[in-house]
Amino acid sequence: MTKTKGALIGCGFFAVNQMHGWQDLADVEIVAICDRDPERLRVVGDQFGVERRYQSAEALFADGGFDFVDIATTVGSHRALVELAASHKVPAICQKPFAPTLADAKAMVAVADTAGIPLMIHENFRWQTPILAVKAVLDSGAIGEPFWGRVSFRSGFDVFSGQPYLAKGKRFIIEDLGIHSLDIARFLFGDASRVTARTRRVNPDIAGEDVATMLLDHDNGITSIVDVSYATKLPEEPFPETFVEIDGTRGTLRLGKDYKLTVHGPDGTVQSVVAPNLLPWASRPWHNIQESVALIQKHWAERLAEGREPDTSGRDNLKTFALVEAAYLSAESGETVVIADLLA
Ligand code: NAD
Ligand code: 89V
Repeated sequence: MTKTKGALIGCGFFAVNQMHGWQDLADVEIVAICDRDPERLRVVGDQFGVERRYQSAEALFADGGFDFVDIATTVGSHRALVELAASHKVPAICQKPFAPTLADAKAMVAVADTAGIPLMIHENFRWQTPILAVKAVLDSGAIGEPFWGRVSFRSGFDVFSGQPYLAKGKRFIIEDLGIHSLDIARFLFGDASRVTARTRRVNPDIAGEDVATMLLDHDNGITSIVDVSYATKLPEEPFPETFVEIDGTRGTLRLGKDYKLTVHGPDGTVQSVVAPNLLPWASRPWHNIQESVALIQKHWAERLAEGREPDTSGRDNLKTFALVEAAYLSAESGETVVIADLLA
């Protein structure tokens, strides 16, 4: 079998999951890795047996020999690295958040289009098993036409120990975590045309907001609430579970703690558990996210082979990223923000 060859840039906290995900795919091999930190390069290179190691992305691309690049660095480097991939005509995956600004994200989509390369944003939350289960119920028509929804992530988990940079940015929860929840809202309820948001910083030791409440008007008439918090101290910590509530014309759906799904319709109430699989390399409580990494990477490999645009392409993710931008603008101004004005 001829394997698809990949290179990975950024061997930090989260990239280890991505390396495991690639290792699980029989037809993909990561042939080279890059990190400007030699220690991270050594740790990940040794763990996954990758011989070709680079401290500079320019040197990695100059040597070439791979069919795609997986960019797993933090947001500040995303635009430059996608532009570098495009200049070498190498298909690229870029971690979320897409870019520091919407203007950067638009420029990245344009450069990929001009180069004729596929660009996928690693927006993995919609690939979580419980979220896929919710989507399947909606698509089945069991609760009729949805008219109201809520996507909720409320936690007191210490994310800063694993990802210390999250405590330092002027923007925090909407850019880092709300971006996933907003994408889930788009996945379940369709594109949104207007956003109204309120934010707060509760934790005095961080720079950005750690609580946000967003109201979305979806194009098809659905109203949704997307609420996120890292300042919520519950008796049982739910990290990293997303809860979903949907009211439809024929019934309701509730995804709650421990992945319990309740679907109520004209024929009665069905309760099930839609828990993620615990992959051999995964660890609780991260296994839900880790499985979604494996699933989105499988999706990329399939779409790359078929020559089809991935579901969370750069073009698609502009619409999620615009919701992030809109939420910050709305929280700052107190006004409702129109998405079309941002995407124009
Ligand atoms: P990290 O800081 O632990 O790792 C980033 C690594 O990239 C570091 O080792 C750094 O040295 C390297 N790097 C940065 N710029 C570079 C460059 N120009 N060239 C080479 N190496 C470079 O960060 P992390 O926590 O692993 O997060 C990385 C990205 O993953 C972020 O965008 C974050 O938002 C995202 N993330 C996504 C999920 C998810 O579920 N999708 C979860 C966690 C983190
Ligand atoms: O998915 C993420 O981007 C992570 C976390 C779930 C911890 O917020 O930063």
